[in-house]
Amino acid sequence: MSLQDTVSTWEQILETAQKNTSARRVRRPGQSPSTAPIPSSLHKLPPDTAPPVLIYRDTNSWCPFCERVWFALEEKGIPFETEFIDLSNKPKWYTDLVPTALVPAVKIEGELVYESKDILLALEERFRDTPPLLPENPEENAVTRQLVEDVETSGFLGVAYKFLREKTLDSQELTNSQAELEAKLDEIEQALAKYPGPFFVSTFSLVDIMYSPHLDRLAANLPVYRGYHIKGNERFPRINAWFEAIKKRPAYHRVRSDSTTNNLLLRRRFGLEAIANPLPLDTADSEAIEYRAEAAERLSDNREAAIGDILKNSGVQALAADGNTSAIKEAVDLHLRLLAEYLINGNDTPLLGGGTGGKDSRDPIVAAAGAITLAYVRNRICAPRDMSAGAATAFRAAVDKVLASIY
Ligand SMILES: N[C@@H](CCC(=O)N[C@@H](CS)C(=O)NCC(=O)O)C(=O)O
Repeated sequence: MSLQDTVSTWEQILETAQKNTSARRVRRPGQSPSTAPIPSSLHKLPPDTAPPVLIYRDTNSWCPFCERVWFALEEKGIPFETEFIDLSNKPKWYTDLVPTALVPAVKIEGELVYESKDILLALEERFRDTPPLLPENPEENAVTRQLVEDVETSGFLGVAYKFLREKTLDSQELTNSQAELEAKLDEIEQALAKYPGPFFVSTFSLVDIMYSPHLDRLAANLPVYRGYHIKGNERFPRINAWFEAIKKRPAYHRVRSDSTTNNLLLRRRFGLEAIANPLPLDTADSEAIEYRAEAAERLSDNREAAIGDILKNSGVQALAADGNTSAIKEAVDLHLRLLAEYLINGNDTPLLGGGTGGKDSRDPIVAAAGAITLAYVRNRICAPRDMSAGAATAFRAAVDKVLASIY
């Protein structure tokens, strides 16, 4: 019996995956991105009612400022729809509509608001019967509003991204730049000390949302591109406790990106060279059945687009020396099914190196096509554009395992 016969069909994989996760996305055939997230609160809307908020955001879901707005919408349970803007080719209607021409922008019941901070404040103002992200106590409310302003004006973001992304710094400038960042992180440490609990004020608030996408990106990228760690750094115990507290919020897990996405973005978008290995994949995420099933569900549901993309862009077609591209397509399909099956069944899956692979696994062209497919998809997926960050982590860990079994 060949491996083709032992690996489940896509329909079987999809059915099992969907039993183990409630995560679903809207398909957008022929468009980029090929799927869109479904807001967790959409079911609250009466049928045939338009959501009160329309968010304009970047097609790749890389933008930290868009993440702020999405985070707030999910925390407050406000139903919304998304319109994606290709930042490399912004449509004229968008640049005519939004004076800064930047994302994010929103329409709240038809009224345009732009600048992430102003959007967050407008959402607080307009949706008063949703969980508040500004404290009710007037004094604390004023402190919180000031802290929200401070995130933009304290110079933290400028200092942090200079240290992370500036390519021309010599070693003395790097040392100085690191010291500047540390001084800013010390200020954040002190701000976190002012109220009891892990957040900036006594409850989770807009201040946490303003910082979250940026601290996340810095914590993921500084170790790889600068050899500097915020997480686990004893100098910043409160920031570390804050990361732990943010991790407990379900909305955060819907909107965040995983550290691999963040690392790849810096290389692709800013051309940075890694000086250290990526952080290890989070095993809590990669082992969680909910995330594994979500990754398998995404792969199965989106398989046609995925296979098309692999055939077009991974170079795998070069293996079709005799022009037999259908055999290559079959090999790509087979290895993706094997990956999806591994995501669902873990070590019970008949992996190729285990000796149970049958004749297909020994065909060098099939094996090579499988290796190319897996190596390509590992870093092709992007969270939260294609799936949640937890699912993306499970996906990458499973790729590593299946890939290692090929030879
Ligand atoms: N201050 C703005 C910053 C927004 C921003 O910089 N957005 C970037 C994406 S991360 C953008 O739209 N870039 C497109 C461009 O610069 O043309 C906010 O808070 O909303």
